[in-house]
Amino acid sequence: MTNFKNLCLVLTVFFLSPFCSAASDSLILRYDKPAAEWVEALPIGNGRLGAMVFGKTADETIQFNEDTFWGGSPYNPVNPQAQAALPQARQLVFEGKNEQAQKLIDEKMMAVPSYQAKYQPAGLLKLAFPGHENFTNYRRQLNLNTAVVTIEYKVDDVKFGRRIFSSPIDNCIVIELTADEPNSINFIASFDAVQEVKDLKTEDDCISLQVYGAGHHKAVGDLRCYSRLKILTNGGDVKLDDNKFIVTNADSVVLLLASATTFVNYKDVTGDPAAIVKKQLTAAAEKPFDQILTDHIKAHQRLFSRVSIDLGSTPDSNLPTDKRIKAFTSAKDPDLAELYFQFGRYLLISCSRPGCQPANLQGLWNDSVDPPWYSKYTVNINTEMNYWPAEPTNLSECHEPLFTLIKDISHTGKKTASVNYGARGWVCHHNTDLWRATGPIDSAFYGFWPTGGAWLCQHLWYHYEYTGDKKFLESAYPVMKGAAQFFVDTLVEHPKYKWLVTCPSVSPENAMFDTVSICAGPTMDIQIIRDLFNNCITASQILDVDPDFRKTLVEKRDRLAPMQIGKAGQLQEWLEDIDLSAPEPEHRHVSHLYGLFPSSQMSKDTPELFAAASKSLQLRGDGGTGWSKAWKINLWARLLKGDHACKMLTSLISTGTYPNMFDAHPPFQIDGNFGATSGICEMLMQSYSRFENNKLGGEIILLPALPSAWPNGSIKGLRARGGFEIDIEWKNGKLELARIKSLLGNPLKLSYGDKSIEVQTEKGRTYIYNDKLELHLKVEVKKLGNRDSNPN
Ligand code: FUC
Repeated sequence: MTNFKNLCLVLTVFFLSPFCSAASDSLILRYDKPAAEWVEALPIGNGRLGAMVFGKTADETIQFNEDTFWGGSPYNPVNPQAQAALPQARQLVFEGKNEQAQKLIDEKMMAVPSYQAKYQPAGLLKLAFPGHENFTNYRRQLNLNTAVVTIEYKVDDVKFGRRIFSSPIDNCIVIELTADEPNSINFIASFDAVQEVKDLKTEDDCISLQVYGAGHHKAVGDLRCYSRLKILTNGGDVKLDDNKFIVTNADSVVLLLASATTFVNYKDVTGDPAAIVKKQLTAAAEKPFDQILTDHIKAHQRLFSRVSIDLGSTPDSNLPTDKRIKAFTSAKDPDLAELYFQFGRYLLISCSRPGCQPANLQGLWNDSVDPPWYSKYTVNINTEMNYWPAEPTNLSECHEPLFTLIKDISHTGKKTASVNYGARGWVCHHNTDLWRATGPIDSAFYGFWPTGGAWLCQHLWYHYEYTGDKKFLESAYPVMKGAAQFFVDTLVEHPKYKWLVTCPSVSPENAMFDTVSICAGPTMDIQIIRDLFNNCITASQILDVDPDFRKTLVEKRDRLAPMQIGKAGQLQEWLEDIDLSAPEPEHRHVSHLYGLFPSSQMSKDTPELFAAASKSLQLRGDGGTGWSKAWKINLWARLLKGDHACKMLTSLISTGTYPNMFDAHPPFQIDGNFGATSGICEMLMQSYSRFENNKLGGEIILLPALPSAWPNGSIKGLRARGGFEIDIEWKNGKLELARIKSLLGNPLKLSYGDKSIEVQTEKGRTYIYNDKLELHLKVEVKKLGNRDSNPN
């Protein structure tokens, strides 16, 4: 029995192993040399514990992060002076004295302190292999299907191998070293850190590293990050000397690295990381390596394998990934678009598992104590973009860390709302951090934007739209209601237009004139608040609560400023028609197009607005970096222009992607990766929710923006609003079949080209359609074998 079990284990490990399957080749990032720079190193992560693997032969570096390791300590940066200045700031804006208003806000209304905490690197694991300076037959790869980095090379005819992954089951980074000759593995393992102060120790049979978070509002940070390394050798000898492991003549070795901080939650930093880490390492050390690997791969594939995509392959598919990126066009190497799509899903799984911190500006991966934009949460686009692919690409669980953050800021933001504005409910401005700070930071120009929390609340609603989970909605509704309550109290009537507007606010980071962004009622604010109010209205009906509040929301919603079309035929970004004279007509933020994507306030059913959105996007141009281009992929897809969406994707990948496929803002910022993953999805399938008699239903558009570069292909396992799972196959640019599984039994409107049908679906049933949207029995039996049966 035991032998049989072992055989099964060996076979499972083999079949799941990075080099076993030709079918998973298009899921591999491969290189023929070690990483020279951080943006060439390969990312691994278990949601909490991440690392960048360089794959150097003689001096391997594994730079690691723990997602709760930030600078600073619990704080709430309210500004008691702010409330008194609010009426004057509003008055100045309404009198057209925006510049004076901006100055006043800078002086009196910003958060104290008006900057947030920085995400910190946890440490460096160094592995020195003397004599490995000269090597041959090198290859390095990341297999997205197994979430394992593999490195292989030869020194003097001995073949050396490494397998490295971060296990969500065993809570540690695992490194396996092998050689095809016995007694060949000789190396020295040690910790290092970029922080000036670091404690290196030898404890029991381990080495440890302790580093301290940078200061923020206090000179010294409150968090400590404790990491520990254990080594298990097969053959040879291990010595501990001067806080280093010295391994000689081993046959194979497994290194286990665990890390934790004193962070318990945003109010409590009294954790005992040494105790946590010791427990994790002791448990992991008792498990055979193959079991750790199998468990890791299973946990990864449970999420990752839900979606597959095939856009076809070409000879370029066989080139190293860095070369493919440089040479990329969507038609020449569609397989790279596939890889990019799946890399986005891989990254989300690796940096945002339930119970962890949400993906920050760099996801989980940061090597600097002073990272760009502090590697925090910028919620005027970036954090939301990180989560655009979560529901449609079937990674609903990975959305959870964001929900926890939103719940947290609904508490901290309550204080900001009451102290800074004298308002009920809660507010979050354009950034937040580990400590869930919600006040306006940096400067009025960038930071005085009260709509960040409201935008984040859309994600609570998206989760409901996709899953129909009423229990979740019950727990989310008070958070959404609090966000709405803030605007019930702070929306003001514009003296000239008589509409309800936010004031003061900004259209994120874009100047109306000179260096002034402070204004009243920017289009994006109104769109976000309209969504928030509508979602709260529908949620309160579904949950049958709060009729009076609902009535208030309906009244206020109906008085919100409308979207307006300006003299160039564009959708106006501001209340006034000034888009053409604004100093940066090609500004990277396309905030007023929020209404087109991610929202759905404009579509071909609203032809004037749809045309205006298209005009605005043309005026903005195809430039920008990273997330800006990624947003435009989604926008062009929503405008049903597949070739333009594809052009943006080509430009993003070929000019804005580092060799390791990280998105360049520059420097690295992860939002573009996630935004482009979402964009590819929007090109192939779009979904909307529909409510009749408070019952959730879905609308699915098949291949709405299929580019000519991808005439043949398939995507399987996507999720749609209303509770559906979808496979799509197409040939010669035309739908071949769509397989739609109804997960909740909700009504569905299905569209392809100019055809639409309405179906009352049955829960658990699968419906298969051809290009005429006819139910198609024969196709199903032939192509899908024994999968779910067609009802007709
Ligand atoms: C927003 C953008 C910047 C950058 C920063 C992190 O402020 O305007 O380009 O992405 O977030």
